[in-house]
Amino acid sequence: KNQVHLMDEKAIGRAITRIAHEILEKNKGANDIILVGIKTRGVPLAKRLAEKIKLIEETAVPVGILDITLYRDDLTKESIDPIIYDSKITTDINDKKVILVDDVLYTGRTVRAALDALVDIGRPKTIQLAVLVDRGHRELPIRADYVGKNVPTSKDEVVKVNLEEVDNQNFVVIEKL
Ligand code: 3GP
Ligand code: 5GP
Ligand code: MG
Repeated sequence: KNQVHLMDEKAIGRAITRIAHEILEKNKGANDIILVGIKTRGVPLAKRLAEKIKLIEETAVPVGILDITLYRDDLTKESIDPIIYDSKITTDINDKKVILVDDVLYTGRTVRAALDALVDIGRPKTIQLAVLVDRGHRELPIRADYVGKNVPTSKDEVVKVNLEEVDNQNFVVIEKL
């Protein structure tokens, strides 16, 4: 297939380590932070960040889950607004620093839906965004605070993120449809 390699296991690991440090630097520690992973692959990424923060700071950071699915029968079609299916956020987010975690940031519509869901649950002190890959093509005024890798893409390309917890392997490739 028409694939270009973007990140191997080591590169993903380094990106996670760097982002964990950036989160701690920006927030002056891990106090009041809650990581919220967007299903599917944002969840293992949020867990990895929590583990890394635990190693660096010896603070346990809660990890919540948001399940947001796009109503698309074909991923290449024009995007339709995403909907929230489910959320498992058991920690009170009021006055907390919520960090949304996703694998790929594209149009920004998924993150917008996530913001909606969070604001429904409570009033966080801040909401920040961490993504493994920013592939551009935003359709909304949304940006990530923490980015593993910026990848210029065309709209007919797809970034394939493989994470061990879901895919049994760790690598990121870009695929031409
Ligand atoms: P994820 O849930 O782990 O993010 O959307 C379902 C899956 O399809 C996503 O997994 C993602 O990896 C993959 N995918 C690849 N390209 C696209 C795309 O353009 N839009 C969406 N929504 N998903 C994509
Ligand atoms: P957005 O809502 O920003 O368009 O897309 C964000 C969500 O769609 C992410 O959760 C991601 O899963 C998925 N997505 C969009 N484009 C891609 C892509 O090229 N590769 C992968 N893996 N996911 C994508
Ligand atoms: Mg995703």
